[in-house]
Amino acid sequence: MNDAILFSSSIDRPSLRDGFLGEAVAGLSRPAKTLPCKFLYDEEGSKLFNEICELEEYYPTRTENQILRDNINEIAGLIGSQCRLVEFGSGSSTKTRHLLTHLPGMSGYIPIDISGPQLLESAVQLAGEFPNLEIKPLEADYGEVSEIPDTKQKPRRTVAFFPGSTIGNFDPVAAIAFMRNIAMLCGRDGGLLIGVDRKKPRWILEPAYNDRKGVTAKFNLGILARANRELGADFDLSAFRHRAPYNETQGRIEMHLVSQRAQIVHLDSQEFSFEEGEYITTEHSYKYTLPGFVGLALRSGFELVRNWEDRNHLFSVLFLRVRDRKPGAKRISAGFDVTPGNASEAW
Ligand code: AVJ
Repeated sequence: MNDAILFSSSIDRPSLRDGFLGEAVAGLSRPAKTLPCKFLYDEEGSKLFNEICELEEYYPTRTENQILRDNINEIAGLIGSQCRLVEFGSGSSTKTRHLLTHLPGMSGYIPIDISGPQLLESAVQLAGEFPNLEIKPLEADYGEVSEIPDTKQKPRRTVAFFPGSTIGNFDPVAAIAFMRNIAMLCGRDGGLLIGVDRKKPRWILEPAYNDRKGVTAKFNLGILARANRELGADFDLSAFRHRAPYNETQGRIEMHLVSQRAQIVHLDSQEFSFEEGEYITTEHSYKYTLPGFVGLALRSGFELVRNWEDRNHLFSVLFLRVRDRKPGAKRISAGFDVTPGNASEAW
């Protein structure tokens, strides 16, 4: 019986301070207003995000799933046995389920997610499906993990799993810092199995974030509803519109909430004024060329082992390995330029 996770109190919660108020006030005080995307993913938001993943227009989830399915034996072979698998932003662990079925004799699975209820629910469910697997959920902002829980069985290596192109939420400089941290956490012989959304024409990208059913709009506006509910703000949800243009120069989708009129919003006894047409940026979703991303990985302390992609090159799943740092060896600075402007050149 996998009793380790049956009680929510057993979820590791290292100083998870939500900090929504502080970060919301800071973001709305900037000349170009922002609200950090992690606050889109509360219980309600996570449900809507799962709904987005099923949408006809939203190609990333099904494409990545297909790539994982088509290549599962090779992927499992590269990861190998007795591995400690750490998933960053595990959500409902749907993709992992498939992976876990094919991985031989794991030392343990550590799902990390910011949404406690969802983390617990999926951990309990997985425990039922994999009674012999040690599961140690960690409720945390995956960008701020400083230690990975130990497993009873000593792992041969640690492999991180970061699917869904969630890496696209980070701007390239932050993505490097994040992946360097993963390399450090995984250590020698560590691996990273990561999903990356590729650059493609606007007519494919934009509908994926502007679906006809309006689920993405609801998801985006949800951050305002959450600010009203949890922080006592007074956003008029009908006075903001969802918009998600592809910024080709920066190589990213930008989710905006556009103020439909001049208005004042109250939060934390402060006033935030909006001009008509002024917007809050809630999320960036960077898209990469293959060489662009491999360059980023090199700068982060990883080398490419294998790339799998669909035949339309919509999406890539990469297996990266922590680069050995030979004593005295000079750090290689990758020949790829990842500054946003240049990284967006079509390769
Ligand atoms: C979770 C960041 C991968 O960028 O495609 C989907 C988030 N936002 N639709 C993405 C998202 C709106 C998603 N990631």
